[in-house]
Amino acid sequence: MKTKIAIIGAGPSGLLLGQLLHKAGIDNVVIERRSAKYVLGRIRAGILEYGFVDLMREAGVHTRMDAEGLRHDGFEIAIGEDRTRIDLHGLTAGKSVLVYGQTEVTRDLMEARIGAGLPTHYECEVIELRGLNTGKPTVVFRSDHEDCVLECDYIAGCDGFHGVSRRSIPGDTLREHEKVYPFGWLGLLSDTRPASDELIYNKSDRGFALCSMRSESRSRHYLQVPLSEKVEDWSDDRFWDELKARVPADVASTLETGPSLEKSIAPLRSFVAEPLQYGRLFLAGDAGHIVPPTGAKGLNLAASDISTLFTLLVSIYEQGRTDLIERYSETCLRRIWKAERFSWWMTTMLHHLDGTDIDRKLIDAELDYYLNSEAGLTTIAENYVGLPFDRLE
Ligand code: RFL
Ligand code: PHB
Repeated sequence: MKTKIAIIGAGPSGLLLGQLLHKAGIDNVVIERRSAKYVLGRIRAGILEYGFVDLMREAGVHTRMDAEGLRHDGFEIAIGEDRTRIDLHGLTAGKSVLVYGQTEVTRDLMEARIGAGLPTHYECEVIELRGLNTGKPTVVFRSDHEDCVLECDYIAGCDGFHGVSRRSIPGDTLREHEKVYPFGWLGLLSDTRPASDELIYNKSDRGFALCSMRSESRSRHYLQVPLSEKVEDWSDDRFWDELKARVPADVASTLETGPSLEKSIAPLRSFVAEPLQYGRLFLAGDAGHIVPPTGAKGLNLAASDISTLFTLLVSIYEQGRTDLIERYSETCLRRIWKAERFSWWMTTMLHHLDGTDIDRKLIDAELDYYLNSEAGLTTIAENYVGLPFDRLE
């Protein structure tokens, strides 16, 4: 089996890259460990930056997103009963974000791939990458207990945090920076009216809570929980009662509750691998970095990596610009570290943290300053809508 670009992973990173490459006439094959159904069953991100939206348009996969996505011009931060609106539109010269779930993005990309007749191998686990420093790398994957080999020019490692790609970079080359937070997010998806027209990030004495949504009739809520919590111990009633106790009283009094469609706990982590390129392998998305979800940046960071990788691959095939390969990692990392900083900041400001009294007082003062200064609000807004993509040059 042969192709130009072997893409490992059919999450949003891999599928988006595959679609962009296809539009540019560059052959690619996607290999995914799980079934398509399993991939679509994972409930994850809900907020798209305008940069992500533009990339979906460039990929020609925007019809449903444009029709069904909800444009949000602002969001709220509630500290106890005190609510501050972050006017994204007003503070960023007209920018906004789009509420459109990762599940829907993935579904649209999968359908486009099927429609174009592009090869995707589901339920095939990549077990080894070979010859990364040669002109002809190969990907070894297991299909029905049989090992298959895919020859290619380049490999896009879009296989998430637990994938094989990052592990294929030798230990003396790879550096990993990591911070694991001592709490997780318990998420609940339900067919209930959202708590408000816009997202509300709530800081309370009982811990953080987020009121988010997928549509006008589907809500996604999260609670900060200790890492020791088990999802089985959280009945729907217990979740709703705790959420009501963490949001402002008028939000709690009108909150519509209902049975959960999905409930899960996700740990929170900040993680960056450096470099993101080794020989003919490129890491993109969660394979190279993880952010805690508080800034809604994970999926969006994947899009900026994919934009840079796509530009690079097109430059190679159209202009022979192999000199740009060495620029990939540092171009991506500049934006990644800024998104890491914002996600860490939002997490630190809004969660209930163990620590000394003075730590908590300093955090309260910092948040108070940001929420009551035009400069502070602008900083939050321009990071939330997404910093511009860095150019590869
Ligand atoms: P994915 O989605 O993990 O996809 C990687 C794919 O690779 C496959 N794979 C392999 N395939 C073949 N062989 C192997 N050896 C393989 N190993 C792995 C996996 O099966 C998988 O299908 O990574 P990708 O594409 O880079 O996408 C990243 C995003 O999924 C992630 O950053 C976001 O979901 C993060 N995130 C959020 N991001 C946002 O931008 N906005 C948000 O509002 C937001 N909310 C969230 C989130 C993540 C969450 N969780 C559960 C981690 C909320 C939550 C709760
Ligand atoms: C979500 O809707 O899943 C979501 C929204 C905003 C975040 C994190 C997750 O910051």
